[in-house]
Amino acid sequence: MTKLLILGGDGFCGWPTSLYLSARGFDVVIADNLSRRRIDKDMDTDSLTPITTPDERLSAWQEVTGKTIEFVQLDIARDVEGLQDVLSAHRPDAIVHFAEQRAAPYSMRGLAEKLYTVDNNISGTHNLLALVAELGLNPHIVHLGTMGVYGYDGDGLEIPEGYLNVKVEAPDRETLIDRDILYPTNPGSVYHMTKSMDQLLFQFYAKNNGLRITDLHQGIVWGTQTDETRLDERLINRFDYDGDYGTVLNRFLMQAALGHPLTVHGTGGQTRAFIHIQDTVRCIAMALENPPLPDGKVQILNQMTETHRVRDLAKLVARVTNAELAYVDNPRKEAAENDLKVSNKTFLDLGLNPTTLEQGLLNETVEIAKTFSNRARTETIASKSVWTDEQKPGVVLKRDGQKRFKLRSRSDKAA
Ligand code: NAD
Ligand code: USQ
Repeated sequence: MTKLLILGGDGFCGWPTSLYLSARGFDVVIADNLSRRRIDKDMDTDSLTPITTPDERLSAWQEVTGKTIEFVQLDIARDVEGLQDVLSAHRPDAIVHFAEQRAAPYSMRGLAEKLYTVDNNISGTHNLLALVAELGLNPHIVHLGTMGVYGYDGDGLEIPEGYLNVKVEAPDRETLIDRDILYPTNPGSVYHMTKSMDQLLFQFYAKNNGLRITDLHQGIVWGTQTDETRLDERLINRFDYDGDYGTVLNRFLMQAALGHPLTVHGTGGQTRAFIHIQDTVRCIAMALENPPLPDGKVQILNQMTETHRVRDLAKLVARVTNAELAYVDNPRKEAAENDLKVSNKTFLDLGLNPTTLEQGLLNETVEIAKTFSNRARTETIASKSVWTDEQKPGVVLKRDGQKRFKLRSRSDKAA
């Protein structure tokens, strides 16, 4: 049985991936420091869906399927010895690495969050690579990277999978030499910057130690449930909707369910790449089945299925749900408009049949949001982390400049 270590397996992508792979016969061990749950508490917010504790989740999984997943509470950035112990004890055949601080707005919230994001993400990734090399292990390491390393002010030229083929003039000034270089990064937040830095760590350890690494440059994940998390209410996946951790399409679907105007930043002109959570788990399984050769190069795959402009998504959600649109200040320093074309050839060639934005799945997410709308803390909806002093929070304003959406406080709800 393939032994699989899933770092960050308690999170939004990690939890359904752990279940999907356990269901398919992998012997899964999850390591997670539960920092995501702690950050929710610190920010006085929570997953919209009532996620159970790791123990309850794993007991439910065993009860429903008869399969066991081991859980280790471990901080891979701070506890090097602990990580060494887990690696030595399990000697995994493969490792899936989700364990990073993943929100761009949170990484721009203030000095402490910038320092934490860089420290957590870079130390965690480097600890893993250095230990795997030091211990002489040979797992296939699959890392969740981001489409955002390429940047979002492009003009629509197709982004290749990780490498750009360039022709360099030879010293004789006549011959052109072919080179595959890492696609130049252009991160748009401290978080995206850490993913760009991860790329260099992978490049080095693949070259120097022959580590087999796949870096999945993933688009924005939407949806909540997968076939496995639907099996029992105790297995439900997390649903982030707050201004720092909620991602755009899930936020719009949740806002629609609550009767809150859809918070389109600026002109909504950003075009982004998307993937449904069910395809995330499928792609990770496909990546695990197709490790790279130990040829000194990190394998980079674009894990996305479609691109959309934010205002078009908002209009689509408004059409399906009768929601109202609100064009709010953009708290981010980002291009007002961009075009985006991405190659996802490898996953398509491997047989991925993309789940595209279907009304059924949009409705499922709205239904989930409606079911748990009494748990929503509307005061956390606006995106308030600004990129520089020149940007303003994305708050819905009335024509006279007053806050328009009535904020419901926690005491109102308790009453
Ligand atoms: P998440 O925050 O829900 O999950 C990350 C998990 O890692 C959490 O459970 C957290 O507690 C854990 N973690 C963080 N730092 C850790 C540490 N030092 N030691 C141990 N555990 C730690 O995020 P997610 O949405 O599931 O994203 C998972 C990965 O996928 C991230 O690396 C993210 O950058 C990437 N990704 C996510 C999306 C998306 O839309 N959600 C899109 C592209 C890429
Ligand atoms: N946006 C709005 N209104 C909102 C929220 C967001 O207009 O209420 C806009 C943002 O300004 C941005 C776009 O929507 O232009 C996407 O924002 P997002 O929060 O959905 O996505 P992002 O910050 O890029 O981060 C998310 C995940 C991150 C992952 C990334 C993939 O949090 O972990 O790496 O998506 S990607 O965007 O392809 O880089």
